[in-house]
Amino acid sequence: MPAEGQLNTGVITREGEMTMNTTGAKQYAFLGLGNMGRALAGAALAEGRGVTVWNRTPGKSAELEERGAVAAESLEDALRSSPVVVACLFDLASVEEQLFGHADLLRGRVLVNLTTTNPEESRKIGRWAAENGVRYLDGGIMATPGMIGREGSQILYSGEEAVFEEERDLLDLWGESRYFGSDAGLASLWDLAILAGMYVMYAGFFQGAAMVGSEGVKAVDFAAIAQPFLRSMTEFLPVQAQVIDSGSYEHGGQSLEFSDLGKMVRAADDQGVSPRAVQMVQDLLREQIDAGFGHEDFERIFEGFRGGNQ
Ligand code: FVH
Repeated sequence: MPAEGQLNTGVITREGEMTMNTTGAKQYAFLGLGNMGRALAGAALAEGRGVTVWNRTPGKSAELEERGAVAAESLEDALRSSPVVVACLFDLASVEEQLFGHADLLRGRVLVNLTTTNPEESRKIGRWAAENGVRYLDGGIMATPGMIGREGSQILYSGEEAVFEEERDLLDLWGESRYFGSDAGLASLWDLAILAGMYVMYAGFFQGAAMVGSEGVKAVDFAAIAQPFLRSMTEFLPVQAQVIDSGSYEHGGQSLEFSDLGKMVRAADDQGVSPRAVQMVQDLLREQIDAGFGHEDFERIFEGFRGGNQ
């Protein structure tokens, strides 16, 4: 907690809100002190920003307080404390539960919501914000808490562009800031699209670990040998993207027929391992081969994703 009177030495508006701390730095409220929320607030503190924090369950703010944060007594106090509110809660339900009843306190303020939601959920929050005069920016964090403020951290944003521009001095503390448009759902769409790639890659890696694991190989030993190869394969993503964007799959690359994964499915089966990660890719391949495109490039399986659930 701040020493008595400390809050009064900041810059106070007529509404009683502190917009700057004692050193003239801007004032921010952080809601949600999970692993990510603490990392975000910590990055702001490290740069001397004025930080008020709130968490539903008390007891998570000690380290931030030692570094200069003010722990709000209540959510309402936290919302009143700052012109810019950063929320990093669990999901849409937690955002609705904590914020939708406080439109009066948030009106005219900036809300940067970094809670992971799907695009429709982000749009729902965006509509609520617009209806209540809350200036809204939705964010998708492409980083782990330990990456915040370090190279490789990217945060994706959509919503009110003016907010994105005005708050860059905060947003850029966390990583590379990218803006995708006024539709509040766009950052989430990009976020989840990138994570789709990550999770499917991990599932393939796990299947591989199970395959060699059936011969007693430890997953860490598999990772040591697989990682350099998998990392170098990501270098081809931009090339594959060019093939997709060209709209033609006849660039003389690896053909669908050549890529057939039957051997991989069989190898997993023979080892008593489920082949389902690779089977998913094999199904996409077979679909295109059966449609007569076996001589075309592997990237043609992209077409299997368009048009939804056929
Ligand atoms: N951690 C990560 O690597 C990822 C990276 C990508 C983005 N995600 C998203 O960030 C949101 C928060 O994640 P987190 O890592 O901070 O998660 P936790 O450590 O589990 O903390 C969750 C916080 O949410 C609070 N909370 C949960 N439910 C409610 C609620 N109904 N009302 C108010 N707050 C709520 C929880 O509070 P408490 O349980 O301590 O009281 C924590 O502060 C998340 O969307 C990730 O998908 C992180």
